[in-house]
Amino acid sequence: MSKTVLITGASSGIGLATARRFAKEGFKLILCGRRQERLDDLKSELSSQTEVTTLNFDVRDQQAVNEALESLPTEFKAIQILINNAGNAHGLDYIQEGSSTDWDAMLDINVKGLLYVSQPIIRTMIKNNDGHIINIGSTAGKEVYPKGNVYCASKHAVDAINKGMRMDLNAHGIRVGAINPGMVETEFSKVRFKGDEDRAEQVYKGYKALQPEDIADIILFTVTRPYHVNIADLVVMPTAQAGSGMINKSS
Ligand code: NDP
Ligand code: 8X3
Repeated sequence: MSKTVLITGASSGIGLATARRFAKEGFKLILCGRRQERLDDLKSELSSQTEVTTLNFDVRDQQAVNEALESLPTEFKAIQILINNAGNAHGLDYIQEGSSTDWDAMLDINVKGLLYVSQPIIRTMIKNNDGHIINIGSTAGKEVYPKGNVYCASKHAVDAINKGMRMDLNAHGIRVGAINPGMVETEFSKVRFKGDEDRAEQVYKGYKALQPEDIADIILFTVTRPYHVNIADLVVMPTAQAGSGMINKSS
């Protein structure tokens, strides 16, 4: 029987590509995000390939998260794979110039939101004795770069939570692992630069960035390993990237 997968941030970028990749393999999909129209379009696109439902919530709102999960139709309730992908950078500023609104957004979405979504699903996984959690971290969770301060802190927190989850859930046989990408060409920079499309485009110019489909392939590979194999922590960068903020634009 096909497994049930919940993907946060399925309305764009890595989450969207993952939804499309997983639909091809027949996974049952719960697609989450705030932009309902995009989720509806994606559901229509994928429904001929697999069973799809959508959930609309802001990961920052714990009550909304809980209510959304409780509202799932019975046939989608036994979530077996959780892909914690929703997240963004907000701003790129020296620490002395950064906005506390941006700091709150990054910590509330990337860290607390991930926890709010995970806990009720983890409880279901423990009850059902079946679960695999993929946390989308970042190279920014392994290294820090100038002006990356709070985004890097949020992704370092994801790194710690990934390790902690793996330890705490090990006794329950639940697999936990992180995929940590470098530069992926998505709407990430558009969000970071608050809709400034020209500035966002520059981020991916002069080299071949990773595409969201590259990460979707890796996530699919990770969750289709035999049960005794857990990909615990994987870092993937474009060939032109040597580390956080280290891009060879002439390559
Ligand atoms: P996108 O901006 O393309 O997608 C972000 C997704 O997160 C959207 O679907 C958005 O949906 C969702 N999201 C954002 N805020 C919230 C919120 N408050 N509540 C619910 N959903 C939310 O970026 P990416 O695909 O690149 O980002 C996905 C993940 O990958 C993030 O965790 C990011 O940190 C990580 N990452 C990205 C890299 C990159 O270079 N692009 C590199 C390394 C990691 P909606 O707006 O509809 O709610
Ligand atoms: C996204 C990659 O280097 O822009 O997590 O922080 S980076």
